[in-house]
Amino acid sequence: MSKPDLVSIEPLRPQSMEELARHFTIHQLTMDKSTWVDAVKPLGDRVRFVQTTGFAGCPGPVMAALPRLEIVSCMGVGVDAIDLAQARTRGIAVTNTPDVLNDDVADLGIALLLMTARHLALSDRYVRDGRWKRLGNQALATKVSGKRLGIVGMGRIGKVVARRAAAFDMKISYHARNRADVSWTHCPDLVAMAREVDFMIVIVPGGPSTRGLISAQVIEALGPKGILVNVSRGSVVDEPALVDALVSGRLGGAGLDVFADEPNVPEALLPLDNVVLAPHVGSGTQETRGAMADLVVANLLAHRDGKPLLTRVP
Ligand code: A2R
Repeated sequence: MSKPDLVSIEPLRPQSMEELARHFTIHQLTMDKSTWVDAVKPLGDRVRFVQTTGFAGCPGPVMAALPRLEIVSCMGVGVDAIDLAQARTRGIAVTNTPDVLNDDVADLGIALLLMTARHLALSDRYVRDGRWKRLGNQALATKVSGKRLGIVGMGRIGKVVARRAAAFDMKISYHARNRADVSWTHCPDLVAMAREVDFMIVIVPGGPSTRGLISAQVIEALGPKGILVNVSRGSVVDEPALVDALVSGRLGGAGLDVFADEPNVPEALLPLDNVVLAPHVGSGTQETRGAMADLVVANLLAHRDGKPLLTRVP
């Protein structure tokens, strides 16, 4: 029996692609987005399966060029780069990889907070470039344990962040549109929360409903001693306002894993010692990326076999 055709927009790890190749005829797209529509057009009448990542997504024109498409299986929990409206209208199933990455993303959120507050990236440079020998002790940093933390988003990952922060004796509050099933303090007013806390960790989904949620006003409210950590999506923060506040000292510091136009990071951030930068590695461990890739493959095989999908985006 011939294998069904599958378009891979951005490949999984090699062993998962080998697994997929046992079950599907794979049509691999390149990194150059501008080639995607032309690449899939000739396959339009036979492709029912798309495999992608949260970063690459599945843009509307690619979806539109695949009239028989039935499923988009995405590696990552954020599906903001997939045309969900078209998927819904056409009854195309979209799956993601929730839960398996909660620990890693939460770990990174806490790590970025500690690194920023304790100036740890600077510490590393201070030792390596001989400043310790030349200048003596590094300037004092900011204590984290026992401080007030505001978590923006109290979903699967936000709850794990809160558990970790509780172990640091932090006073935890959170902002989300609805009260979550947790004992931490719910703050419906984000600006008011920003004014009250020392640090903020952002872990909401991307997309239109959260675009610019961390506005200039929120950043100002967090203030010159405040630290903002973003492990969600770059679109959630008003990036020009953030850069401006960091450069001028109106925000104390930031730990950033995500940016508005990845992999382009605003040049103005590069010389700043009060900023810790990471190249979107929230889920970037061997273990977690492996579990995510397995889930992507399992969803595709479930669909092929007419079985219930494991993690369909509602
Ligand atoms: O607002 P609610 O009650 O639906 O709570 C969700 C919150 N949230 C928002 N909060 C404020 N304003 C919004 N417009 C808004 N939209 C959503 O974010 C909930 O507390 C949280 C999302 O939780 P989950 O859906 O369980 O997502 P998970 O697995 O924690 O991942 C969050 C994001 C992903 O979408 C990726 O972009 C990133 O983390 O890796």
